[in-house]
Amino acid sequence: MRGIFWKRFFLFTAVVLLVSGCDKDWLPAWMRSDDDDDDKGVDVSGVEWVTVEGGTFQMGDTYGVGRTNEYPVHEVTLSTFQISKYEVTNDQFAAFLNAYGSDTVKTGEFQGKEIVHANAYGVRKSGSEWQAARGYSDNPIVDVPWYGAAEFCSFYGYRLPTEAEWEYAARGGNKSQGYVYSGSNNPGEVAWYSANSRGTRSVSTNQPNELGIHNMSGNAWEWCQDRMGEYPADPAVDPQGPSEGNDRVLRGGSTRTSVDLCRISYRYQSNPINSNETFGFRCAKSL
Ligand SMILES: [Ca+2]
Repeated sequence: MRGIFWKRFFLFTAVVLLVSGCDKDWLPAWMRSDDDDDDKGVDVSGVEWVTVEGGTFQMGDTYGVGRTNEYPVHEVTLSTFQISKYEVTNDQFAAFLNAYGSDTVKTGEFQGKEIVHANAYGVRKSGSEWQAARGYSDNPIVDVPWYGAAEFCSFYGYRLPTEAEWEYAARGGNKSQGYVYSGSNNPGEVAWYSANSRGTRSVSTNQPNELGIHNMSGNAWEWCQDRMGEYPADPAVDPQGPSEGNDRVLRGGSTRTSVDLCRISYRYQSNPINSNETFGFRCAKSL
């Protein structure tokens, strides 16, 4: 009896070892490894993605408490896209700078523009190597001009979200519960802002919104692709913003702003070369 047991044991072990290097989809769940990065939608950049199903929404301040530039509220229809689940981190941006090999844009329309401020507190250059500052690996990269945010995205085949995509994702897309802040009417549950944090926090903290996206309200401001302009009154499909103008849109508020600026419809803007300890970003890509 004992001999039969060991024969069966070794046969079973051999089969498990044989299939462990193969496609595991047909295996029962308990025999599959759950640590495959592919399953989480993580790219080489470290960016993790959320798919935002397309749809139609009312863009602008739908609560009647906004600034002039949040009107007119207008209908926007978007195609399905993906957006990063978290703000891009110091670790991810340091890895990008090392792979890119320059702290200015190397080619194209924005050649020579600064990618990250030399005094950025979240990333440091040690010798020839960029590293996240100690204790700040998972905090959002800040001190990054629009050119740096756009170049990070371009380097990995992504792009910045359009302003409409940003707002639609912040609203929870077609799962929206109609919250004032991204994921809640209670800002303390979903956002880091001036009243509850003196500086940026890890990008995975706070509750996510209806789509599982973190910190669209608060923590770091987020650069969008669009130039700043007045909203049109007419319905729009996949709007890209004005074709001319200098300033680029920032969204979401930060740890240096009042909670009012963390509303999902609040619009901010800055010269694309500007940055400070609150300007960060997340990525998007079309499907
Ligand atoms: Ca944010």
